[in-house]
Amino acid sequence: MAGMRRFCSTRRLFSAPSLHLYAALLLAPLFTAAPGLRAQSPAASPMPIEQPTVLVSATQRHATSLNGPWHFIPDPYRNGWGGWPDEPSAPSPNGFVADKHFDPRGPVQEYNWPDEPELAVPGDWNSQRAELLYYEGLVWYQRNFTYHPAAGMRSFLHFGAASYRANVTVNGKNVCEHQGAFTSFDCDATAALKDGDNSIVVAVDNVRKRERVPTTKTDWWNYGGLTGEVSIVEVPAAGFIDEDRLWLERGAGDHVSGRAHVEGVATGTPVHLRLPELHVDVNAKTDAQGIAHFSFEPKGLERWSPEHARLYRVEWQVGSDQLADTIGFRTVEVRGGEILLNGKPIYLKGVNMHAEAPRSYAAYPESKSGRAWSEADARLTLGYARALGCNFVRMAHYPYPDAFLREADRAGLLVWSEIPVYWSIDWTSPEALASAKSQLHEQILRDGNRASIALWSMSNETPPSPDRTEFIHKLIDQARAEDPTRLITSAMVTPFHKDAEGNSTATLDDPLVPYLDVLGYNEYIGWYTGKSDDAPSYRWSDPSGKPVIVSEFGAGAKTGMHGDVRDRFTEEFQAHLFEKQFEMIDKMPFVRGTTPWVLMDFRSPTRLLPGIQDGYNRKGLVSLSGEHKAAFEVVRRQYAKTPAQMTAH
Ligand code: GCB
Repeated sequence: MAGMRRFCSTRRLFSAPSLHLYAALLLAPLFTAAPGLRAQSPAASPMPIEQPTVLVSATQRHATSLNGPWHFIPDPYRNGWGGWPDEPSAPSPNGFVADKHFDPRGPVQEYNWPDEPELAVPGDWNSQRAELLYYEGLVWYQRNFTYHPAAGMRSFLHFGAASYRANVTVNGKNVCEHQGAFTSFDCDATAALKDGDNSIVVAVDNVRKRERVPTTKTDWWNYGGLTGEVSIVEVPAAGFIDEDRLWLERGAGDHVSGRAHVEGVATGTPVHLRLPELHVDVNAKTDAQGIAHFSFEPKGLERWSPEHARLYRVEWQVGSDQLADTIGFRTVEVRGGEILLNGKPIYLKGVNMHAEAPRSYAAYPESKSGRAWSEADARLTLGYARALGCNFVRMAHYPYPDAFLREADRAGLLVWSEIPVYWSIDWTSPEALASAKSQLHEQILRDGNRASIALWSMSNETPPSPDRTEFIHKLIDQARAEDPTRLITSAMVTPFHKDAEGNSTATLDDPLVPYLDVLGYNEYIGWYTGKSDDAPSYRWSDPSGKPVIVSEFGAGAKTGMHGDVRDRFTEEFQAHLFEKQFEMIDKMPFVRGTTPWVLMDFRSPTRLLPGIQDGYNRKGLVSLSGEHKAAFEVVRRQYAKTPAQMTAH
């Protein structure tokens, strides 16, 4: 089991140094810490602030939901930190974390949690309140809840996502800080929680900074807030599984490998694994790192694929800890210029998407626009992709909510999953690198069991430079070490030039190419460059021989705007552009997939054309109210073709 050996203990080996590095980098200016030691909290904060962990299958565990209305205070002047004149490194007990009620005869107090207005959690703040639409900065969230911790259990606060930095305080005690807007995290709040009434305060700050990932400029809305679900997950203090992963080995036969990491147990603790439908019932013991390794060959395994999205129930048990999930088994690999799913070539009929919730309309009254998070959002948007004839989606440009990956598993959609290394990151900043690595790590940990995920994408449209290539190369090394079962890609900028005869030519030779398994190339012929009608005459070459996905192409169109194919923003312009694009792509022998930009319109602060864009990127095939634009049918027709018809050059 070479794969298994390579796999073993990546979490422990990786997470220990990297998260310490990350913590040290982030907290270094704030705390004084000896190198290699966990940073010490300042005197004002009584408890050390832990870096959160990732409980891999947190959403599959019994949990107490903290979703619902939370009080909030927007705090652009950062009063709530409680520091004067300097902001302390973590919320001070003198600030808004104190759940004190205003008393007219008491000391001066200039906030009062019970009277503060409310926001729904999960949900970004921008789309819930008109006055917060453009707000970027610090917002304090607070709610009270009754909780009865069970004896012998540890209680983790699970956050689906908090954009961008979250400082979590329970009953006035700082319990964790997390950075990264999209990935899930879990904070051990056992020591801070009380039996009975509790108060939680979370400071969420989405200020854009040069050294953050993404950085200061994106073509999507910088939604802030507690954008994912919040809950309390209880696990046995005597030992619990914080990481479980199963995968089908590449190659002939149905060889399944797996591992579970158990926190807090002695070497040799037995871990029990069952897959009832496959009659698998096996045991393994934890090693010195707390990892139990598994390896078995189930009889009659049905492989997961877009045509047959077979998922199996998987049950883990260690002592009193039990964990169940549903997992599909399949292999993805590259052979020469082919992408293979379960050993057979596949053409990826895809579409790009954003994690944007549609606007409320008759078929989907419960929806509000903003950052998507729910199973219903996932079902609806991935349903559009299925209706288009897709077997693949590119979840641009950041890790998506767990609900989306689980729905992709059920719907039989292969997934390209990406981290927000987007456009011009600060390539020489250690903080940016630590953040990108941490987001990649958290994404691979949480989503490693999703059969749908075929590709990890390291970046989107990064201008080539030695620093850029070195930065992304480090991420690629990490992704391969943490997950050797998937393919590595990046969406790159297509370098067009004129050849000696004056023909528009693209040679796919970005310096990242040698490190990737599959090449993604974005191009906007007919929109940002050249004319749609000329696309079929463009000349393309792929000197690497690696499979290529045309990872972006498209045009803006406002639903209901009609005109000539030369009139921008009409449905006709957009439909015509896609016709010409597919005419070109069908002649490119190395293309193994396409993802038009983009499934649905989405909010973007850079799209200002009055009466047409009004703050939305209009390149969707579907409007935010669910209407299909004319181009939807063009893509659907293309995807109704057989792969042979698509590649009959
Ligand atoms: C791109 C970006 C994508 C943008 C899109 C556009 O190249 O990768 O994030 O939204 O173009 O609409 O311009």
